[in-house]
Amino acid sequence: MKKKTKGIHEAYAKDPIKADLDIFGREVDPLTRRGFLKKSSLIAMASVVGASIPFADKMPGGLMPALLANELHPFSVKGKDGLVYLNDKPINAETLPQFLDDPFTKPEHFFIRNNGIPPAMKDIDLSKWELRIEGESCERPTTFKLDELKKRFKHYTYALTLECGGNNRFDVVPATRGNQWHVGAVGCGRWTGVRLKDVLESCGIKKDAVYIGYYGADTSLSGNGEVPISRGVPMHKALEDETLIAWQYEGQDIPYMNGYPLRLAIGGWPASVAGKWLVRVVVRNKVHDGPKMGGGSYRIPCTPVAPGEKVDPNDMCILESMAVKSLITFPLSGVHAPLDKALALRGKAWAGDLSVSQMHVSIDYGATWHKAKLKKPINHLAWQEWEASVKFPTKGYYEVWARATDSKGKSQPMVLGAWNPGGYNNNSCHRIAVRVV
Ligand SMILES: Nc1nc2c(c(=O)[nH]1)N[C@H]1C(S)=C(S)[C@@H](COP(=O)(O)O)O[C@H]1N2
Ligand SMILES: [Mo]
Repeated sequence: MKKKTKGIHEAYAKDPIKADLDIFGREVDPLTRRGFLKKSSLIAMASVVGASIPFADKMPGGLMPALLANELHPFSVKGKDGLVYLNDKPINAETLPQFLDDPFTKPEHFFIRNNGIPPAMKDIDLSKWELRIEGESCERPTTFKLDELKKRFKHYTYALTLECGGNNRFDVVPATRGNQWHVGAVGCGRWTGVRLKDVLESCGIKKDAVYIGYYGADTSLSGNGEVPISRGVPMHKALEDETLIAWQYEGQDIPYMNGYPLRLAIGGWPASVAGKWLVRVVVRNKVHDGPKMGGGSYRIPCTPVAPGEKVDPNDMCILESMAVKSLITFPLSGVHAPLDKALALRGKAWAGDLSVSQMHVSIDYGATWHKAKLKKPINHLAWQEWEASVKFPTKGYYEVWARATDSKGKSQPMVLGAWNPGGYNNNSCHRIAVRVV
């Protein structure tokens, strides 16, 4: 399976179009899904199209040749690999399921969810990068240089599962607006940094503190200079041991698109609380009210509603811990399996603030379930590896379904149980198709 994907990447490598900086200073190929393209690239384009483009100079304002506009993967980000791009403005890209099979998601495979325009790489100067801690419930507002932060506080490394609140929105019925993520807006790897708790406590937390909020160095698409997103968490989550201000992921600088040089790493909650390109944390005496804290953003009905029902904004509550969930990461859907051999399966499971206590698989659409072998998490808030082996009674078409149960006894539903207008928190069972031959 891996081999096939590698083939696609080899094709990319041979692509004569080199990575470039676009008008926003983002490192991208000059090709984008919307078809914007620099005139100078038309020369390179011709070699991809396989012919010269006679009227290239008449092609309107950077339109992409239709042949390429219909390509599946005409867009890529330097340093990233194995991602499927949903959008380019802002960039949203999810990890292909085979790359979630690694024990920890590799930096190049970690998904990208941007709400705005990242700070230009050329403007990121490590010696000048500052983190400001302030807010009405902060006793001693302080500015830290990156070096100071690294010197003054103890370093910790935790594997944390970061999952976009809208992961699996593609499967939500009736459909809801927003990025139509399949399974890959999730990843788990080892983040290194200092505890947010240590930093906030050194600045003094007033008794009336209830929430923190973050600000990043990215800007909104509208160009009004505002931040596109500024979310936060209640104090108990902010002060959790595993909540980090991180500068490393898997032993390397955090990839540019994942928040280089500094970000919040917070596991178990919608990853929208994990601010990237972090420049400021505010300690609030009320629930943080930055962009994407209100309205329909990352909020779900406080009490259950019927699928498709309109919900009054006053009846919406902030989505906190994500629900129990699992993935089959091997084999890939569509595999052919021999009848006389057991089929080995493996995957990952996670459960928001909780841990996963049991894992089951089914080959008969949930009529019967077989227990899988489940490992303990490497630390609190890290995903857990599982494996199982199944034998099929006859040749034919089967589906393998996977179902995790959290430490409080809640299991994944077969279809999204709690439909919500934002299509968040879809933890319905993952399934793969198997052809037994
Ligand atoms: N500054 C900033 N932080 C951000 C975002 C953003 O657009 N800007 N997106 C958030 C959302 S919605 C998610 S799901 C995660 C995605 O992190 P990743 O891009 O590293 O996968 O970052 C969060 N932090
Ligand atoms: Mo997200």
